[in-house]
Amino acid sequence: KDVIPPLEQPMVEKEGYLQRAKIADGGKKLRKNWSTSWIVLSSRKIEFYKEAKQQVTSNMKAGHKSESVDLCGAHIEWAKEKSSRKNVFQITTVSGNEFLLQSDIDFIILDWFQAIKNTIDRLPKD
Ligand code: I3P
Repeated sequence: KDVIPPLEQPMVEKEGYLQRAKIADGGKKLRKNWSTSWIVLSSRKIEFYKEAKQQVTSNMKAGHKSESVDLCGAHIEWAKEKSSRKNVFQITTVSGNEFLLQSDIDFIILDWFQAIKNTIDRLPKD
């Protein structure tokens, strides 16, 4: 029932489900493991949640953690060669984290690619 004051959370630009695989952490390669993730894009970061409802509770409840990705200086590119799946792009952060995002639905992945690219292009590079 509590109303969250508007300034407490950054503006959400886009949110929805995509397939996600983290393939590197701090430059160290990880075993690829695809899973469905609720993706929240705001003005300078992306957050990954297991389910949509966690977004509401994450700031209040311990244990419902999301992974937060700083988009300053990040790179985004199509990554056809990194998966047998269609419609895969990669985000690489300054800290050396690498994520693959994927949807079977062409317009959904195109919308996400453009939205994230626009956000990155608007941010300072460092
Ligand atoms: C991986 C799993 C991934 C697959 C990956 C496999 O096997 O099948 O789905 O990636 O291929 O190694 P495991 O679960 O045993 O780790 P794609 O679905 O993106 O092709 P890769 O090694 O060619 O990346």
